[in-house]
Amino acid sequence: MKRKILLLNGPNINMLGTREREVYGSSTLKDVEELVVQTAEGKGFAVECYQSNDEGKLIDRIHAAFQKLEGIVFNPAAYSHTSIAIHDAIKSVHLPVVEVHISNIFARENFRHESITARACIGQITGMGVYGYKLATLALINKIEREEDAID
Ligand code: DHK
Repeated sequence: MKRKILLLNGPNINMLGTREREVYGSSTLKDVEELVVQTAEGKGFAVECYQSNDEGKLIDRIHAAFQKLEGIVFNPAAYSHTSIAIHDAIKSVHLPVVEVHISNIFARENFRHESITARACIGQITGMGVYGYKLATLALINKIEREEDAID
């Protein structure tokens, strides 16, 4: 069976392509999901895709990945800046998580400069547009494969 990662997207990412196009561009969530699936499949991994506007549902999905999936590409969107609960959920599953932001959060309002959730992640990609999801997928898979090598 193919190894699997999760692509998780938080609030308002379902509105990509429509919302603030000058900030987030014209790609849709479907485009993002296709990009990640294609990138992961090229490396022999399958992808589960999930988006929610609800903090609790995102946490449930992180928990559901425990001991089932290999890692998570995650855009927690606005919850990055507020959610200790999501931070703790990431910590609780012992999985590598790469945080993605489409926009450069450091070049925007002060309230976006801190990411609480990124503290629980192996790394963060910010400001590279939707292409950041591809970079995050490659970085995550690289990490998973490197850890497997270390076990051998
Ligand atoms: C997406 C959001 O919805 C914002 O709340 C974050 C992030 C930035 C992004 O760039 O993908 O501040």
